[in-house]
Amino acid sequence: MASRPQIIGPEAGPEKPYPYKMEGKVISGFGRGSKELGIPTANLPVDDALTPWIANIPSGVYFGYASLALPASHPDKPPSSSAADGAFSVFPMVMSIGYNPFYKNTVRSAEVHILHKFGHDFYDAHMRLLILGFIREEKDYKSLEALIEDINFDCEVAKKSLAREAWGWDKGVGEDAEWFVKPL
Ligand code: ADP
Ligand code: RBF
Ligand code: MG
Repeated sequence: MASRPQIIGPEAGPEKPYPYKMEGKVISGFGRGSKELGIPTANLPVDDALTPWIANIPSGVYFGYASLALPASHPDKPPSSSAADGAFSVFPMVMSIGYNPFYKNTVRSAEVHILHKFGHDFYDAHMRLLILGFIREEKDYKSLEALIEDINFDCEVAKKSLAREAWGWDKGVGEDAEWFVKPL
């Protein structure tokens, strides 16, 4: 495969039309992420009425941040004061919006791989997304291994791109930063 950039977006931070925002409860997907790929993806319902922009953006791989309102019983809920009920924890993420051509889905899905190793799943948790950039178009693949290899590279791109000073979740997105972590 031709090499592709390891870092996406300008040094100065996210640029228009980003950020895109969406939120909702984590739902069950196709049940393949963890089992077949070893890459779990938290799926959100796609509702064109709530997120009109989603119908008009290209299908593909995007990156940014996810915030999660984890239940008190969840092992990854941070300790002490920040763990108040309804409080959000922020993680970097990489996501796919589209039809997964490798699997020939007929419905457009939005699924998020969070760059954190969780001790337990979090179905039904409220998740918010700040989408800050586009990595690549979605592709069909000859093998599952080739798909997995590309997704792992996407994770590295997201990590490296977001690690820059101007790409923190609370940088350059104005009042969207308040919305992102506002308790439920
Ligand atoms: P489904 O097809 O139901 O989405 P997956 O195999 O894709 O099933 O697994 C997704 C679930 O795994 C998520 O809903 C979440 O509860 C859990 N999960 C655990 N770790 C992660 C992670 N790092 N990123 C996303 N989801 C994760
Ligand atoms: N599916 C595809 O068919 N083609 C892709 O190019 C593709 N890229 C993905 C990139 C990322 C970062 C993630 C998290 C998923 C991607 N998928 C892609 C979706 C993958 O097929 C899906 O997560 C599993 O089928 C589980 O639903
Ligand atoms: Mg999934």
